[in-house]
Amino acid sequence: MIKKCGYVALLGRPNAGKSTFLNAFLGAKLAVVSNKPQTTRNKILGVSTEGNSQALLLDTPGIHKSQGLPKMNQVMNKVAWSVLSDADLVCYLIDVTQGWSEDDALWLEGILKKFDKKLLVLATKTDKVKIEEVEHGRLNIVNRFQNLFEGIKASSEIKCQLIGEVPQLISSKRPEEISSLRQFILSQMPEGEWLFGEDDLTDRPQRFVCAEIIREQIFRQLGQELPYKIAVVIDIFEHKNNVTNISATIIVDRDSQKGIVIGKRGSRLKSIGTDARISLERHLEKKVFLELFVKVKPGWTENLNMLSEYADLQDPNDAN
Ligand SMILES: Nc1nc2c(ncn2[C@@H]2O[C@H](COP(=O)(O)OP(=O)(O)OP(=O)(O)O)[C@@H](O)[C@H]2O)c(=O)[nH]1
Ligand SMILES: [Mg+2]
Repeated sequence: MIKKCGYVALLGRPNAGKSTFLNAFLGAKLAVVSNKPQTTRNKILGVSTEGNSQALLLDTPGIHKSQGLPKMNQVMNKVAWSVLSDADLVCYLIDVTQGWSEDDALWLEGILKKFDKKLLVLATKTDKVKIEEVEHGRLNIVNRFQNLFEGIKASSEIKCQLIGEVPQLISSKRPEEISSLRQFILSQMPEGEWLFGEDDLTDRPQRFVCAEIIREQIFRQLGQELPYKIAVVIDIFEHKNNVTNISATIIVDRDSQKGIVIGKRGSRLKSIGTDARISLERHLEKKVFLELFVKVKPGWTENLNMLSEYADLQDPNDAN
């Protein structure tokens, strides 16, 4: 039997629905999701295998204009772009309820000009609004994409191969739509030996996924600004007598943030801990004992060493 295997990069603006799409595609919760933009910080690989095909999906941080952004966001942008060179297929996601934006034009122009593989443009979250609004969003994307495409074609070469309709409408909340798109994407993979086992879900260790599950609760329970300056480091991760003991440190940037995370008489930290434990137990299918600590590391989001140590975030250009 001829085997197929390839990388699929998920790209799009912050909050476009990339991580939700990844989880739906895998039928498992691997990437964290929140209604705040820039939830995903790192490249996350999800493995999906069926029949003779294996697709290796790379979820990325939402890309945004990098000028003037703090170090952490600059590195996040580079991580997102670096996956392009590995990918056999790019899924570019646009939230249909938000429609096309100048950022989409910028990123798609880069992909059309430089990426000599397959491109699939998806309009996501179609379940969220009425049919008329979906159609309005779709037409907006069709027109703007067409303009961009013709504009580039007039002056330079289109490198990538468009597959499927532009855009293909999709909702990550409708399993039947995800399932047929999954079949299509698997069929588009190039011939090659599988790089992962049939039952593998990711290349990330269990403790990375657990740190992300804790970070997800922090994202969900804190206000708009703070979560971006927070990292979670797992200090202890051990299975004993059918219980998983996890001890983790929440890293914050300033003393004042420590107070906010802990809350009045520890109430916020307690609530983060309770919800994170429930989520961890669901993920690990085991009883979990969770301890959380908070530590201040001033300026960690601006320091490459600390970004690597606390958020496992490395500048891809520096990697050897
Ligand atoms: N109704 C509906 N909501 C969706 C869908 N896809 C994503 N969402 C919601 O949109 C929000 C953002 O989703 P994420 O998956 O975190 O988006 P993302 O593109 O990974 O965002 P970043 O990691 O910040 O770049 C969350 O509140 C999701 O629940 C969808 O198909 N339908
Ligand atoms: Mg994400």
